[in-house]
Amino acid sequence: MTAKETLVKKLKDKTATIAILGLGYVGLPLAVVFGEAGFRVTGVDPDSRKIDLLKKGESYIPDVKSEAVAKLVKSGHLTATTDFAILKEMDAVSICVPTPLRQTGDPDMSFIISATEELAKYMHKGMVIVLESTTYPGTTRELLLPKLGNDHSLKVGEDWFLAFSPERVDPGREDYTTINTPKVMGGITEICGVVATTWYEGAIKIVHPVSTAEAAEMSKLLENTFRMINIGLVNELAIMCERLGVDVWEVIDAAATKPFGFMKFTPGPGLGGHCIPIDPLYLSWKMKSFHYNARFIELASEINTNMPRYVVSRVLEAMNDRGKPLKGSKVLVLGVAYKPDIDDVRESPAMDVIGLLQKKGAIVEYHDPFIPHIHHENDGWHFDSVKDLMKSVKASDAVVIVTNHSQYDYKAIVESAKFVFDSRNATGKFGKTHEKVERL
Ligand code: SAJ
Repeated sequence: MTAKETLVKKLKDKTATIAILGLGYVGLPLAVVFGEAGFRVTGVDPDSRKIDLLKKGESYIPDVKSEAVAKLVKSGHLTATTDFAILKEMDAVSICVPTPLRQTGDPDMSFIISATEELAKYMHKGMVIVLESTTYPGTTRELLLPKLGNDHSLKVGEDWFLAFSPERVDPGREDYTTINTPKVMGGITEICGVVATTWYEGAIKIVHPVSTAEAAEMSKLLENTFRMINIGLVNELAIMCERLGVDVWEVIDAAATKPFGFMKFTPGPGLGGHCIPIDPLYLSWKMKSFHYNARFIELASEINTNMPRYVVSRVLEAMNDRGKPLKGSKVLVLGVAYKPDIDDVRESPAMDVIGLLQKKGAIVEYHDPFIPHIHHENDGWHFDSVKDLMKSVKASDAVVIVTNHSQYDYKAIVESAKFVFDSRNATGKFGKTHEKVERL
């Protein structure tokens, strides 16, 4: 039997040994899904705290229940280690490591490079490798292939197999999870794609093969660039509507009554998270090497990045209209997570709003039921979430709603506040007409 035939047989009968490199919000759910499908999975991560918790059958990812981890650990379908050498015993490896941006705004490929260079030490005949980390088109072929194919006696597509499959994990979502979110898969060669698709079809309900790794890499960037640009569009629409004296929320709700050809996005204080503000910049960065300027991405990024400044300028104007300078005023920022009902502040525009309010001389506090403490690495400031929300609302000269967590009683907040700036339409219809409320 050829290396491909042997590997495909093991993938189909689930005797193939699986490793997941990187056990974060993508890797751990994937490890559990493969384990529950019947594979023996080894999770590999340099963070020994994660490994210790997993060995005890405990999860540290909200989307993954500890019961599920404990059951797999008990049955032997999930083990965890910090030792990369285990990879020499593995048939299939999925790489799920972060791809953030550097301070310069360029892609930070360090996590992919270090994971790939570790894995390269243990490559052997009959392995399939899948990269899941969101990255620029060409990464799998240009960066992983040379490093993993360093043993020239082994031929990719014959002796070992390499593909890209973009992660589509939306933390906190319960309707679409790793197992039932369709998975795009593209190989370095056609056979690579077939082998990797066979592997993932053993655990994930729908796998959608594409012809190349680049097509798979690009499809992910389209998904998230689509969101980023449309959010930029409605953010600019909010600025235009304010100039026109038109209610942007009413306009968007009206447009959203169109049952076809329209998709609703809502304006806000800016773009947060570890995907949407970042993924499109991987594409625009790559296109620079082709001397192509990705204008839509650049413009949308500029608009979205400016929204915190726009929000603070609207607060300053509104307080001025009320005869209250922002300087020396007490301002309570409500909600600092990057989106409602989650505990993640990565790239949250709230951090920029707070910094800009402080620069204008405001005395800032914040409240967020999910985020007990925040600090700003560059500016050095740090806060604890206020303990008594309504006491702080009453004591503030202004409340700025930045993240509209669903548990807040917005009516009570407006009744108790002196002034509310609502950047998320959290106050809804009653906020539109309430003399204490201004909306984006
Ligand atoms: N945002 C707006 N207006 C909108 C939608 C979002 O201002 O209409 C803001 C959010 O407040 C947040 C940022 O954009 O600050 C990103 O929001 P998001 O809803 O896109 O949430 P993310 O970053 O968690 O995006 C993830 C992505 N999932 C993956 O990359 C696998 C994205 O592709 C999903 O579409 C998104 O979740 C989702 O739909 O929830």
